[in-house]
Amino acid sequence: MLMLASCSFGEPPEPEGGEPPNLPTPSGGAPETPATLMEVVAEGLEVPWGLAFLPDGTALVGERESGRILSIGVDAEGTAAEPEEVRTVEVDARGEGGLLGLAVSPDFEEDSTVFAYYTTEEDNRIASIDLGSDAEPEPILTGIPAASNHNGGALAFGPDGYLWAATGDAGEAGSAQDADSLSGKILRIDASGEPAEDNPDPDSPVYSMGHRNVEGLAWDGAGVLYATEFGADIADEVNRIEADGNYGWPLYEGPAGDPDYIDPVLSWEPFEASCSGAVFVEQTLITACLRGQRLWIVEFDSNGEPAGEPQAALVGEFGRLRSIAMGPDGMLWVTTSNRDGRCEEDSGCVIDEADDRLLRFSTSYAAEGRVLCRTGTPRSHSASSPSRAAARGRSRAGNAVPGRCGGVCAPPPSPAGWRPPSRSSPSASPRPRAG
Ligand SMILES: [Ca+2]
Repeated sequence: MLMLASCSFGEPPEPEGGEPPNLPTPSGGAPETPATLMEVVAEGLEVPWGLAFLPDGTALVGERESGRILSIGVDAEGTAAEPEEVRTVEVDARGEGGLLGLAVSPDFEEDSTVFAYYTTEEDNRIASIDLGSDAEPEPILTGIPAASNHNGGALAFGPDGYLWAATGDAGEAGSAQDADSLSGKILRIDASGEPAEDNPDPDSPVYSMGHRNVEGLAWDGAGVLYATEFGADIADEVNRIEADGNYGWPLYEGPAGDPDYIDPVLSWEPFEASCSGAVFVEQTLITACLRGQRLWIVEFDSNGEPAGEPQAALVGEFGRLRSIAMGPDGMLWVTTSNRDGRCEEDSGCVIDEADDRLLRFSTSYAAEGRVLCRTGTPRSHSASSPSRAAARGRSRAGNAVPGRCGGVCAPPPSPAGWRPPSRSSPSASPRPRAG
């Protein structure tokens, strides 16, 4: 089922505390931003995790627990079809494990191959899967330590043509500092699983170390890699990744100022972050965050430093957000993760019958949402307020659509009817790296 949910809110209020970045529309031949601002592409998914696109615009979504890979075709008019199961990967879905990242071969039109990062009873592994045959997945890199938690899972082809993967410490924090372990690392391999020939150690897939649990990889417009990393209690991080860099875990969490380790370019307190997926739209990083139930939008300057205050968008609107990718349709595709066992009511998270969802937004929707929701006002769950489920119930009937910050957007817009939320406390603001 496909629901169109176009709406607009008129002029957004003036931002408080700095000019908002002008979120660019994607370049590189993508179509102009469609008029549709937000669309629920699919409902009723079970913990979608991996998200990638085939050359013809078809979206692939992997479900972590079931191991199903679903395809969602998008026609020339941009209309998305019903999800179809194309393959099921046998996974061990304990804890945070299961079918995690998906990546599409740069040569897909010739080899019809996708790559998957997933958990088995023995390990986390990366395998190639030929969608043009019924062949079993062919493991190309095995032996990535697995555990209930901290399995990492990001998987993507970089602009250099290599396959990049991010792992977690698998509950053994010290392994992140062991160059011989694949735990707590960012890896760089070729499509057959061999280390990239110009890796720091040409015989090792390890590109950087000292990571706790990385689930998001994104390259900026200049080809520089950034990674989203879950901290323990103090700080979730965004790191700019350098060859042979050591990012400090478990000696440090968040900025440390120790010249032997690389500090994050940004960090947040976990309650407002726990960001998993990440994507760049030119120089603007957008992360999809689980516990923080939001997007964080950060513009970077040409030196790779944050160019302004990070802005939050869609705060609490769809619950926990896992993956984000720029589709060939010029839209931002986002998955929710409300059925992952971590959606707790005391954090304002509510599971409804339509979870989990696959959504797509125009960049303008995200940019407006950033301004409207930037103070992070939580959704109300009182009986007198429209709940997310109730709002969506109306959206299914086509009379109204889910609004921002827990409200309901009922076209036609009424700018005078919207009240800006109150500002959050300064302590809730992201803190750029010290020094
Ligand atoms: Ca760190």
